[in-house]
Amino acid sequence: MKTNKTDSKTKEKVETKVRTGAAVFADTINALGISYLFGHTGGAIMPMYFELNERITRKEKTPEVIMFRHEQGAGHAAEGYAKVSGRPGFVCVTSGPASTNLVTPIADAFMDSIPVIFVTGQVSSPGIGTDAFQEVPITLIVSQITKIALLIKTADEIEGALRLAHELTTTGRRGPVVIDICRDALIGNETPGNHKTPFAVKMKKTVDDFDKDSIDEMLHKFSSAKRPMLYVGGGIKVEDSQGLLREFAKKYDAPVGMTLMSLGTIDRNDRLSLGMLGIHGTVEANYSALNADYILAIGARFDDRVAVKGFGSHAKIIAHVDIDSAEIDKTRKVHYSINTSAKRFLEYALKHGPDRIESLTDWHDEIIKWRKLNPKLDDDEDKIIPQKFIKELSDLTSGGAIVATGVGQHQMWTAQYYNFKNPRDFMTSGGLGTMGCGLPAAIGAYYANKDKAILLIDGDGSFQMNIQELATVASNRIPVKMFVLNNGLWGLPMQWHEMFDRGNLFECCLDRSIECPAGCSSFKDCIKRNRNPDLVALKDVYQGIKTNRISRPEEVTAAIKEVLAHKGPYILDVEIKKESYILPIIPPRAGIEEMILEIKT
Ligand SMILES: Cc1ncc(C[n+]2csc(CCOP(=O)(O)OP(=O)(O)O)c2C)c(N)n1
Ligand SMILES: [Mg+2]
Repeated sequence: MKTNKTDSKTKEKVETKVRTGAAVFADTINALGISYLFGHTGGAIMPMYFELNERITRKEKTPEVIMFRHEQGAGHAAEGYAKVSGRPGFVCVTSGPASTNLVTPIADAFMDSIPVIFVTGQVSSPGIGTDAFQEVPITLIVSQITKIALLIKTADEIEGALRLAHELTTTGRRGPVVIDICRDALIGNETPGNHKTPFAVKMKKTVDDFDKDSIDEMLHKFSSAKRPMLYVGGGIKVEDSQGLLREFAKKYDAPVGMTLMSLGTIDRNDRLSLGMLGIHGTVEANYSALNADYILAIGARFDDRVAVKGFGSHAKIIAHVDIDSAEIDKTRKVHYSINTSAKRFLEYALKHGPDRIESLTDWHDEIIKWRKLNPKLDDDEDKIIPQKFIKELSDLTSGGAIVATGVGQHQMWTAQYYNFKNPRDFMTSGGLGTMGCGLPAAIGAYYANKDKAILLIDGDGSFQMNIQELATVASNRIPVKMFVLNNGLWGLPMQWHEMFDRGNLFECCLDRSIECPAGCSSFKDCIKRNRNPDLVALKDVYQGIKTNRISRPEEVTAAIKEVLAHKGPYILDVEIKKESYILPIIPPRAGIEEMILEIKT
């Protein structure tokens, strides 16, 4: 008897040592410190969720699982989490349509360099290549929009793959990775001692060193430039280098132009702030870029919405600091390139850079003149002017909330009129321009920071693109404050049609219905607001979400205050003036000198 007991004990001991792939997965994500898992379930990934469920039941450590109504929602939520926290977001969905539903957030994370680990289930390995049910070669589909995409066929590869994914997302230029795990790898057992990182992956090591002579020369010339300018991109927030940047700007008395991705790096009321660069940027930012004799780009990529015709055309020197060597000389040949992180560069420059040689009074006086040319806001007192609404929201939250947007006019108005205090506070899709990312990103942000107010400033079009996530908001009681700037339009295409295509607008009208005249191509004389959908009625659809609608300017302040004071989730449907435009605007293919400051309607 005694011997038997010992035998079974020893056996038990040995058995607990051999884990399933799903258990290896769960242990590894715990070891990596993954706190939240943004997910959706289905056949191929169910063994992983089963394992987590078992552990939750046994009260063992697991990440908190937040289930979304659509995989795209889970993907954007993980991006929102990563943007606000700086830590990698973690997504887990099944195979086939679930993995293709992630393609948009993966592309979005790639374009904006957001660290997210996307895990997809895959059919069992013998089925690969047979068009098995829900089989899609996701690693091939996303190979151009990930830092790496790996197909995992055995339990022994899981730990190595997850560790590699974690390392890749958190080093160098941030970005997404995909780990596609076959069902049999999750169900099958590991072979203890046989764990491998079986991928012949030559990890592209970040070149984190720089030529000191070159940097010294470049800084010396910056110190004597007469019209210097800093052009700062999203790379600034990767290691929270905004404080260093402010110090550097002060040291050289250099004005700072920000991209959409770096807003909040410097307060826009600071005398050194030029505000936003680009086709909807400020007059002073774009005119500085046109007239500067020295442009120093830090963590920015000279993209087509910023480096338009005229950008840097009077610059004797353009210097570029970037962690990603692939960005150097990609779209703009530069005189100096420093392949390192914004943080390392700024630390070096603050320590070793020479002081400014002459004062820049003339340059700053010129900038003050340009600042005065910015468009005045619409003085219509009868309708809610969206820009004024956002200003009020910014004032009432002291620019201190975390803000997500969709894509469209409302996004640009938010960028222009919300005075962000920190670049991590703004979650918006820059490179891909993904409508529908706002609501799920706001949900993800809540898990990154439960102490700050989370605002969603959305368009009525974008809001509907992932509206199903209101169920996620309701079930998890996420106190996101949703402001839908409702113009009954896909406003941005409307503006482009109206300005550049002789005003053919019917495909942009969300108030349009079968009763409308077939050839109607203008909303100007139309007073109809279909309220389709009726956003206020959403309170009866998604329990626990409060709603309200305003349409008069005098209602704005009280309505915002009520939303901010409310403890739970709130949707404020804000009927704004339809004839509202983003200004300034640099037309397509035009240059800085063709910037339009006023719309003649
Ligand atoms: C997924 C996706 N589809 C289409 C577009 C093209 N697009 C850009 S803005 C826009 C309209 C946005 O409408 P809304 O969200 O109401 O914002 P508004 O411009 O009215 O403020 C469209 C269709 C896009 N950016 N993303
Ligand atoms: Mg709209």
